[in-house]
Amino acid sequence: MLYCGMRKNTISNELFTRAQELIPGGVNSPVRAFKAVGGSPLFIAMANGANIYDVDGNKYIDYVLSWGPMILGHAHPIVVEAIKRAVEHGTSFGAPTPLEVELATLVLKLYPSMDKVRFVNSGTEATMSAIRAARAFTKKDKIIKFEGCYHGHADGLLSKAGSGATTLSIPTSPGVPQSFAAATITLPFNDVDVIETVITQQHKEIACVILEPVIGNIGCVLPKDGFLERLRELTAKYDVVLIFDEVMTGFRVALGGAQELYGITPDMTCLGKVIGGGLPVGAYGGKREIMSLIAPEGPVYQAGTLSGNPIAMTAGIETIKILLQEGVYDRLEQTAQALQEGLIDASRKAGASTRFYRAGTMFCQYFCDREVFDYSTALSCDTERFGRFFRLMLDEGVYLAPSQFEAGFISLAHTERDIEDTVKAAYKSIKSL
Ligand code: KE4
Repeated sequence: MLYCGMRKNTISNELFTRAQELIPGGVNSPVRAFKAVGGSPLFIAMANGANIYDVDGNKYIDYVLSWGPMILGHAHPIVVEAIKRAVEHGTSFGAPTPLEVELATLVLKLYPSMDKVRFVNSGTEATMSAIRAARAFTKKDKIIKFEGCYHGHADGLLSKAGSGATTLSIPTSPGVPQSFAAATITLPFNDVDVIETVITQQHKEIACVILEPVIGNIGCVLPKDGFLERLRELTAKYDVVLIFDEVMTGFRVALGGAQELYGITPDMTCLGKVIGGGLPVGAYGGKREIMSLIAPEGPVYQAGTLSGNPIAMTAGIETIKILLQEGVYDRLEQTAQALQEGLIDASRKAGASTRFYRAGTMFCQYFCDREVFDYSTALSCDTERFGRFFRLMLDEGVYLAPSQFEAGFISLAHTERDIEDTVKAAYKSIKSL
């Protein structure tokens, strides 16, 4: 029975049946299929502010926000008007525009660890390109990633990956040649001893370490005190490029990302999501000596038909200009704190064992009775219970990420009333689990 819960989902179900005949799994990105939470995905008709509306006319408070990008809320009028004006001047030229210069100026000001930045079309492109640059710069081949981190679906990065890969229990995907996988060392997050041993012993072969400084792809896992600092010391000492994948944490844990929040200066940074304001933009950048290797300045090839697309640049520029306004992050912090306190209180009152983690405007509530600090502790959570909670919250009009192994997000558009309604819905849902 293709059914999502108490609310009418007739049209969504019909569309999902048709979509599955046309598109693998009926979706264009696996985690959207609701496989981890049961039921069928909602097909969305529109969204505005903190709300999303499905094709059956059901309204939800949205905590997915397109997996992070919609930090202002959906269809912000200033962003919409700017996009409308931009499309009237053409949508793509395959040539440089002033808009790329404007967004690059904004980004380099907010991420001073980067001397130069290159725009691409997704986080996947950003991370795979950053790794290519790091390998060229160090003339070494191996990379280190951490269990549970997801850096997009480039071949060498799909080992013990998070996000949909963990949700669907295919963390190391078929189709990746063994030779690619052999060049990727996958280590436990937050384990300083292991990273120290591996870098000390193998640094002559290791080009870079790439990580999510806060892991948003197994929920929300924070770095333990000293972990990032030690990682920075070791990579600096042994000529290993430190790449912060801030596709999710960028603009989310702080305006200047995790590197601002934790005061760590990586050698390279990858950005995405918020930087495009809901349109396809990824970016990678770093120290001048590394970025000068990128074609056409240097020999490392990377290209893209729609890179720096003027409409996408416009959405990113307008979004960041609003984020730069006085008091925006205070407002976001107040909303996020109210949600955190409310959900912790609701689950305590309802008698459930949960653990809540947050970094800025990204969060996760785990159904478990122990601390979550890495991939294995995240996997020990009760995903079946989370699935029931997710569906009950949908019935209450709250749209959470359809997986225990995803982060939730808040926006500037979420109101006190939205938080109150969400907390009430959580208490009622957990009570009836
Ligand atoms: P994209 O290629 O999906 O734009 O970015 C890949 C990526 C890279 N790095 C980090 C830290 C990321 O979180 C992502 C993508 N995040 C997932 C959400 N967990 C995107 C949602 C999806 O795959 O549908």
